[in-house]
Amino acid sequence: MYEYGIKRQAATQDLGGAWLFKADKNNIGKKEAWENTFPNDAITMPVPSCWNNTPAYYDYTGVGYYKKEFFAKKGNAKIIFEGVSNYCTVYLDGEEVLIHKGAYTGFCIYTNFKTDGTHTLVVRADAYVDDENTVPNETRDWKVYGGIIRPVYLISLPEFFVDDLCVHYTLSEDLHTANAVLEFSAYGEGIHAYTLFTDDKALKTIDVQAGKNKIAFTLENIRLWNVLAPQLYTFSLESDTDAASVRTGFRKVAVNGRRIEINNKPVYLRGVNRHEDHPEWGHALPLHIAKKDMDIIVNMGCNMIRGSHYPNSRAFLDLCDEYGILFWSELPLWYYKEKQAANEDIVNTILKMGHEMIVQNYNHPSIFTWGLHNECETSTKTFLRLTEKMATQYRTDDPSRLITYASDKVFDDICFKVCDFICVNRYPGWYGDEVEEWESFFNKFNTYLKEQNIPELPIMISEFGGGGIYGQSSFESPKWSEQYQCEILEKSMEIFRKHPEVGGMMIWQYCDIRVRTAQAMSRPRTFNNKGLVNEYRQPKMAYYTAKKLYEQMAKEDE
Ligand code: ADA
Repeated sequence: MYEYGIKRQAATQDLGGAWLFKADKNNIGKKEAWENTFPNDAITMPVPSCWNNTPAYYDYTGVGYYKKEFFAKKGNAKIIFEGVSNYCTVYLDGEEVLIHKGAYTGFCIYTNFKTDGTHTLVVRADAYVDDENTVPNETRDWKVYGGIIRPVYLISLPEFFVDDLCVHYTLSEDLHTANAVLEFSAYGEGIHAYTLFTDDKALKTIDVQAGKNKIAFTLENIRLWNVLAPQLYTFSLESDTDAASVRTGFRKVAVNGRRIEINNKPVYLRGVNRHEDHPEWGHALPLHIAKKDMDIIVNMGCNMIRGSHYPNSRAFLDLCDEYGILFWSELPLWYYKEKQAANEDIVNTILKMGHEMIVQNYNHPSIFTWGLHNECETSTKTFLRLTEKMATQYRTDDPSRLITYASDKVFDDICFKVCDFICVNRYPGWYGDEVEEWESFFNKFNTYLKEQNIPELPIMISEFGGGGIYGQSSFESPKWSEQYQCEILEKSMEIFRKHPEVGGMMIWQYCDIRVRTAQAMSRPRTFNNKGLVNEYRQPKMAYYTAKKLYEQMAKEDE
């Protein structure tokens, strides 16, 4: 859906910039039909951005209306929204055209403009996620910002056009040959000849009609996408009047024994958990901050990122593809209880979001695994049913990637058997136990997994760490000091490395993040302070500790 790519650049208009905005604090916009009569005391709001970065709406989590006038040429067009938080209704020229749930996956609208002229988009964005029926729900440890948080584009399209390009492939055993299928949709009348190109080379010409289409092709001497050594391919479909493209990379993802393998080589995961969060931009990170994050993470010796706890922006995934960084993409299902897993509405929302996440991000070679959920009630049969349902759907949508979830229920968890590898969140040294608890943990956990008849899969530590407030330094290294945060990381990481069943680790977390105001009593500064860098990306001592250990591991694993 986002693969408008290089070939559509000339036809693409960025609808970002200044929009009109009016907070609908009393929820009267629908009744007063603001889609037709927009309030005249509206203010200017940048798009993309989060309204919580405007001082008047720092804590606002209600409804906000946006309006934009734009010029479009006569003919077919597509309007792409990459992310609106959290529920939204879109009106085009006063007509309701779409309702969408979920801030972190996008959606699009196809339309046909009858004449050249000015048109109006109105978006009703509802950022309320504060009860047990919302996704994410009220229990969560991050700030969900409101507004049109990701870019909006208008693409002018010819009378007949192709869209939704998606490349599926299998690699030969020696990984030299790709047997691929390009799937796409076509819209319009008649039969049209399209040629498939890879970079500048024509591969095939076929006749295309409206509906779902497929082209099978074989590529020899593949340049593989590898971890920290990525190679990317652009495929385009071109007719006399139309051109669309998609970028992807070829690599094989598998589990072998206690390791994840990329292209038949074991890769020990040296990772961080990262929220898309910044005090000045909220979720709406501009490209230069996304790139800065990537540079800091790569410089630290990482080879993977867990996108905790929601699908990341297209821009960041593009960077992962380009840097060769493995990415774990998951849904914002954080600490859900059995009761919620039994709620049909929530389940349907989740399944729809999961489908969108996969379809929209399918072509990113960096994504190696889909995460189902985080710290949910996976000790219950209801959650087992939901986990199985999600896994079945994900594997149907995408048989080429792995499936996992992050568990804090460890010794009570009954869902591990659904996963391709096992992930554990645990904070000894911070919550409760001494950090040395890790020493005895693995024996106990291996025994538990054996009892559950779980085969010997890789075990990943998907979260561990502790809080350190930037600049807080002390001789005794108490909690919240930068020294104590280093001690937890160093001891934990050294223990993990001694256990061959551990296939990797993900430090919690990359940067300090803003949390909900309601958490102020347990989270100093109303931030989760477990970042290796603070919210402005200034490195703490822990950054250098992690860097030293990750660089050492990288050398050992060479
Ligand atoms: C959990 C959770 C994270 C974060 C962390 C913490 O394990 O998955 O989102 O809240 O704990 O900092 O306590």
